[in-house]
Amino acid sequence: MGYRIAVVGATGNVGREMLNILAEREFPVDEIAALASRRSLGTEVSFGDRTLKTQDLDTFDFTGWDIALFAIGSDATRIYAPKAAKAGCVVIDNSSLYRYDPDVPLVVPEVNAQAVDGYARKNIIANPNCSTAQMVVALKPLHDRARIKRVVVSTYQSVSGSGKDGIDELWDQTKAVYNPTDDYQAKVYPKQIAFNVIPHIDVFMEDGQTKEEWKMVAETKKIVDPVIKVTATCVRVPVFVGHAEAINIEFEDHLDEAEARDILREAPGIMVIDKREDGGYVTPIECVGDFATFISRIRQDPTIDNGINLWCVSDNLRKGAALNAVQIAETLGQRVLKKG
Ligand code: 11C
Repeated sequence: MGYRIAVVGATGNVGREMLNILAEREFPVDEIAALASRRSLGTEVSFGDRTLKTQDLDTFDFTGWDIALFAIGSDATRIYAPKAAKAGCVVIDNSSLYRYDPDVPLVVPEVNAQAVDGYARKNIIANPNCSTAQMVVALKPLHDRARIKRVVVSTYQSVSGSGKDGIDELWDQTKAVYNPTDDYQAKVYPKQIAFNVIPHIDVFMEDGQTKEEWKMVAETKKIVDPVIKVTATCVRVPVFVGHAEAINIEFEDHLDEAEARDILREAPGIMVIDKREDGGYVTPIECVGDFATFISRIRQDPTIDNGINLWCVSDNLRKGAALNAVQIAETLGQRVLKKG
């Protein structure tokens, strides 16, 4: 016997990836429901070689459904996730609504799979922000070996992090640069994104950080270890899919770059591509559609006693969102629900 799974927000970029990944990983599905808001009703979505008609989220009864993968904004999640959870369906939520709630586990299965066991407090498990998910997969095995004191990270985040509107804005603005008769008015970003970079993701906070930067700090502490200090600068770049991060890590103990490379090679979810030659590293365009988090440019930081620099790239719609959510469902299945 398999699971009855609902994908909430099935017509969005992340919802569609959730359906693709459930099919690709042959998740044991007995029945699947693709749910969407009323305005997307009638839209068809693919699940493996099947086509699913979307159903109305507003009237859907979650009773008897095992798991709901949520990929809608926080405002709608606030309405529908408690409904699903109360009906006995475990919600795996991709929004930021529940991530910092002490009664909701925030899970990256390669890092803290055991945290899934705390799901029953609210019947909700949170999926982290995309920029955090790929970073913690790399940090955890290094922390286990040499204890991380501090992380300084700069991100290079693709426009798909802003959803379909971000993708459309980069595309339309790029065309308008080449064809000045196109009068394109920016709707998503406060500055031009085509042929530019913008050091601003999510809203500004009182201390001058952006919310995206704050999320990387708070989520790393919750998922890996609260003692780790993190400081982040998050930047939007004109790339469609794939987030990249330049990460500087300071450890308690000495860690040689060769040992760091060996540890990362063995670590779950990571693929090391690190040749010190032209093209011997991974760029965002090469990680699209992949499950792995790719690590390149591993090298000692000679300016501090115990420091390593590395480059980390992953598909933000996959490990950063849909894949991690499906991995949480797999973990929940293996550790708790035990069907399939
Ligand atoms: C971005 N990381 O690239 C964001 C998207 O908290 O889940 C995901 C926001 C979140 O814009």
